[in-house]
Amino acid sequence: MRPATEALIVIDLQNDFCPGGALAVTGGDGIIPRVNALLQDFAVRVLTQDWHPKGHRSFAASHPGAAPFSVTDMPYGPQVLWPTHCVQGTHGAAFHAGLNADAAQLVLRKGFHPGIDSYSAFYENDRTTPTGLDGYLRSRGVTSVTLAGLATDFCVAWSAVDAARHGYDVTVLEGATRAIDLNGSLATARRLMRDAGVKVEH
Ligand code: VGL
Ligand code: ZN
Repeated sequence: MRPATEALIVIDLQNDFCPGGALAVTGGDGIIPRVNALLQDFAVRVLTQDWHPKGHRSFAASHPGAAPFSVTDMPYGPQVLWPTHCVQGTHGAAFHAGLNADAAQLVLRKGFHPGIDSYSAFYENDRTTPTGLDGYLRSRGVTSVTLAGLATDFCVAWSAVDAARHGYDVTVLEGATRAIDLNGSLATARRLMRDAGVKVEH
């Protein structure tokens, strides 16, 4: 068992990001056995859950005429418009049944503000509204975080960069993640993570 200063954060391992889901990540469910094994190994265990209200502004359907995966300007900057996904209380928003979600000590929901998306587990996409995760980890004495989950190039990468920015020692286990890879987003995410001092391991 790892020491209580090390947290495992599993990002958005939900039905909508797995094959058959509304925003399916190729092979997304393939990471589940490894994630469950990791959950056995860490003493501090957090799951995040993408949790959007109906009509969320990150949904293409909320912008008449806009195509899914196009980019729009939000008050806080450019925003990809996604297929409707992870709507609060739906099957798509539930954790994948194969994930040992019972092992979680904290389930952190994000993306619940109707007008702001939230990729990172630490901040909304305006980069200033905190989710509260930093306070939780800090008050438990955590200094190091390991990240797994979906998707590598959005929620995992943004969480990793923010964790590094907050001074945590950060490792992304890429083999326990899967990417959307939209217009080179995986390469961009890898560069941002390396620049931020995130260790990317397999
Ligand atoms: C995510 C796009 C929209 C993710 C969440 O979990 O990576 N990506 N919402
Ligand atoms: Zn989302």
